[in-house]
Amino acid sequence: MEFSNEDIEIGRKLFTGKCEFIKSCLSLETLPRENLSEVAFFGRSNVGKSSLINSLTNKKKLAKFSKTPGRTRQLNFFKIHNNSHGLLFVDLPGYGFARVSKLEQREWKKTILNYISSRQNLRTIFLLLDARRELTQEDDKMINFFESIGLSWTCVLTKVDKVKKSEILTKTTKTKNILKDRVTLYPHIFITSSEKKIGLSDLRAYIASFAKT
Ligand SMILES: Nc1nc2c(ncn2[C@@H]2O[C@H](COP(=O)(O)OP(=O)(O)OP(=O)(O)O)[C@@H](O)[C@H]2O)c(=O)[nH]1
Ligand SMILES: [Mg+2]
Repeated sequence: MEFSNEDIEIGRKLFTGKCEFIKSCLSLETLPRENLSEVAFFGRSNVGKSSLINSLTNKKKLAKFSKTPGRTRQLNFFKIHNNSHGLLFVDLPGYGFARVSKLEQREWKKTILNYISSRQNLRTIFLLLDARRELTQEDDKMINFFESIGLSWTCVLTKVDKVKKSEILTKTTKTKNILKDRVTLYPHIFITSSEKKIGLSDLRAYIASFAKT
């Protein structure tokens, strides 16, 4: 097992703490200046970033702040804290969504990559991958970017409820193999379903390890 019962309990407690929306940012000038560690959720559009934040925090509508329902278009900041731990997390706009113009996508990308490379308190970035899909070129480019700036990143498979139980292990092993030469990748791959609440306790425990005591 990846996390001890104690770690799991610390994670559970953090996520039963207060959780609030802080702000949406379109530019880097307006980022929150809280003195807290931060983790960010990133990946293709529709991969399940906002849903995962909602499931982790047990709040159905926390991370739905886009004009078009279900589509995140800004950097959305949330704060979670209890008496002993506190952390910011960020719901980032997804990449590769065909219905968004190329120009708009380029603008977002610039802002997001600037955020990722300049944010001092960013402890890890979660790269979400749909368990039914293969890694895309765009995913690969993002990974190269994280590695080029030496940023710790963490791989999360999403929507495993859509994959047969027998295929989950195969998919995980395959993904591990594809990513085996990546240097700044956290070695454990998280397997999750927001829909069926799978893998959330481990992920909460991991996230809590970045929270300030
Ligand atoms: N079956 C299943 N569907 C999911 C799961 N997580 C998310 N979805 C669905 O996938 C769609 C996209 O989810 P979002 O959480 O909005 O995805 P996102 O990555 O935030 O998308 P953008 O904001 O556009 O980048 C929604 O219809 C969700 O209901 C899951 O664990 N299982
Ligand atoms: Mg979203």
